[in-house]
Amino acid sequence: MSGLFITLEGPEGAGKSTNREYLAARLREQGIEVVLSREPGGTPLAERIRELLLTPSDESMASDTELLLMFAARAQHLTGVIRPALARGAVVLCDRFTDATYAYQGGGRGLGEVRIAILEDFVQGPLRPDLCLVFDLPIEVGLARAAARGRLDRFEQEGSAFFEAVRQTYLRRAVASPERYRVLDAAQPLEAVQRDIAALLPDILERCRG
Ligand code: Z5A
Repeated sequence: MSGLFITLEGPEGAGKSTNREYLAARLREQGIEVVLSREPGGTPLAERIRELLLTPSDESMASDTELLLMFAARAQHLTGVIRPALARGAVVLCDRFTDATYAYQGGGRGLGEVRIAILEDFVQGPLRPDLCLVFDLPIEVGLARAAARGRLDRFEQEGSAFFEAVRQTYLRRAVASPERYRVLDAAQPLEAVQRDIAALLPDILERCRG
């Protein structure tokens, strides 16, 4: 058996976590095993790496350090959670994965895509998400939602040019591989976003059977 690997991506405050729960509930109604996870994180050790990555610190983190820590956490997450779940036929719904590395470290920090691709191959081998849902919205809307939650993490303290580059990287990647990406308008009211997700269910269920 092999399961289905679905990732949820997008800028801050796009509603990934909220809609991941919604999609999980719809799939579980069909009797499908769903494993929810997130990156960076997903295992105790990877969550410790997440703390390093998200906590603001007096010592600024070099972009290469950030990139390598993302992939270190990912290696742990793949071994501990993602590969075992896929091997038993579950659907894995993961809040962010390597598309976020292309968007944030590539687009945002300006690190070369070729270097990211080398690490992607090294850590993941041929494994790629089967489907990536990109929750797209104007950055000021997402940042306002994130700010409403209170203290900002290390990434949320970046300026708008950084987040615009993140957003544009996601959109470019979606255009380049339309079979693997679905872009959702995340600026709509939540009920409308969830109607759009419900419309994707037949395709997702077909992929589960496939
Ligand atoms: N990162 C990276 O740089 N490289 C990588 O490779 C990876 C990650 C894997 C992880 O943070 C950080 O790591 C992230 C990128 C970086 N940068 N930041 N910051 P994260 O994923 O934990 O944090 P996040 O992306 O900022 O998550 P978030 O802000 O919690 O966003 P979300 O999960 O997309 O949104 P939400 O929690 O579902 O919703 C946010 C709020 O908006 C909440 O109050 C909702 O009720 C509300 N909401 C949601 N949808 C709607 C709609 N449609 N209308 C109105 N209100 C809504």
